[in-house]
Amino acid sequence: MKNTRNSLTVIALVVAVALLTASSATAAKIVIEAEHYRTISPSMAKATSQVASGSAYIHIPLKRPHATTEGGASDTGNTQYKINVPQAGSYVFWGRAHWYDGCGNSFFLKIDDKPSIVFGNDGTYQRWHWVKGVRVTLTAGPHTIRIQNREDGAKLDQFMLTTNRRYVPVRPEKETKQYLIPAK
Ligand SMILES: [Ca+2]
Repeated sequence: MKNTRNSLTVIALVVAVALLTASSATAAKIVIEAEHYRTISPSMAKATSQVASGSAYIHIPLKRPHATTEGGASDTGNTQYKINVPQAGSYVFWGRAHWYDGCGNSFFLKIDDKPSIVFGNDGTYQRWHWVKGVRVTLTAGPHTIRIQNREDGAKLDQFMLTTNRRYVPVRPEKETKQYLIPAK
């Protein structure tokens, strides 16, 4: 009897460990190079840099004079992407950004037909860094991502969607091209 109980405990532990391993192994991570857009419209532009992942990024070129107030975007310049989300879940949006200053540190992010939301507005300027954005619930299958002008002097190298809430990116991430739906 005691042996039976012990073996049941062991089985329960093995199952628990297996479930934990399975749940962490199935965390989804989608990484897209910002320059791998499907469409682009000005004043959003592509540029090259040796310190950007894939040697390229997108940006709203700095205007002269550069805005010194939150005056609103000068145009609706944007890039659009179509991605294939591998599994339904709650995803955190991250972007590898480079901001000019406090008036050049954000984009609008629009996912599918949801309202546009502000991405950025953190206080790290003049260097590439990962910026945490919103959490969104996505179904499995195709979704549209739109990055749009909000302030000039804002640059984006990569963006990432991950179901792992604890994951904090530090360096450029390897692109997961299998989730990018190319233009026909
Ligand atoms: Ca890039």
